Amino acid sequence: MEHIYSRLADAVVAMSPDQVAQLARQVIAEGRSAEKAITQGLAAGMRRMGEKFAAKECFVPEVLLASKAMYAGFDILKAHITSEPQSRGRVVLGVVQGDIHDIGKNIVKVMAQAAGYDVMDLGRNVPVATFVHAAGESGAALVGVSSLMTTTMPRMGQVVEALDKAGLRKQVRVVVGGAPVSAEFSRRIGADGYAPDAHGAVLEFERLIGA
Ligand code: B1M
Repeated sequence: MEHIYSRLADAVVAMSPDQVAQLARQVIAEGRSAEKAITQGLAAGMRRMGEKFAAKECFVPEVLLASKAMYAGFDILKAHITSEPQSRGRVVLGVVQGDIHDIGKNIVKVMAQAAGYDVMDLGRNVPVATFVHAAGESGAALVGVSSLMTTTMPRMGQVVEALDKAGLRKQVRVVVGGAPVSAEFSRRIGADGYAPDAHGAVLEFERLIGA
């Protein structure tokens, strides 16, 4: 029988909140990993929807219905991911100004919280100055910046520069991510790290600010 995580991904692509919720409850009842159900099930399903959209096999309303189905599972699973008891450091997280794509950022947030990071979520469409202010005021060790569009990616470089100008670059590491972002781009803008997915983001946080 097909693995339950693949069935979760299929249910997201089928835009069925009921099926997704039922499978998410089954994951919990069977004592399986909620983290894997999110990354290998829900996020994988949304990624497939993104590919279908790019190939013009579906349109915006279908993508939004799929994300609604994804959140039906996310709401059930996120309460069951094993959190570390102690904070491993504060992370400021947000999507750059001009960009409202926040599904991936929300997955990164939950994964980071599950790994024990204290996440200050700035949301989406976040001005550069807000990242800098939040990092300075909160004493965060790391700023995570997400962008899903080639048109808004340059703002990630602006966040790095603004942190530098504010004298915060020595104490604050920067990790970037989002579908159009690459390791090469992250190096070019002077970021400290890059990850292609939520699991990788947490590994980058661990590498840069430790356990
Ligand atoms: Co739009 N959109 N969209 N969209 N959308 C894209 C991004 C696009 C590639 C579609 C396309 O044309 N092929 C395109 C961008 C083109 C470009 O790059 N220039 C696009 C466009 C153009 C637009 C609009 C401008 C459309 C319009 O109005 N004309 C508009 C933008 C408005 C704005 O932002 N100002 C728009 C609107 C929308 C919706 C509102 C309909 C909806 C967003 C809903 C929401 O997020 N609340 C939407 C969606 C859903 C998509 C696609 C189809 C799917 C994105 C998604 O959620 N993926 C997308 C097409 C695609 O990606 N192929 C598209 C699933 C998610 C789990 O993956 O976000 O990649 P992702 O996150 C991953 C990793 O990237 C990584 O981990 C996550 C989990 O594994 N990651 C990080 C993310 N952030 C990270 C941070 C890290 C580390 C890893 O460290 C800090």
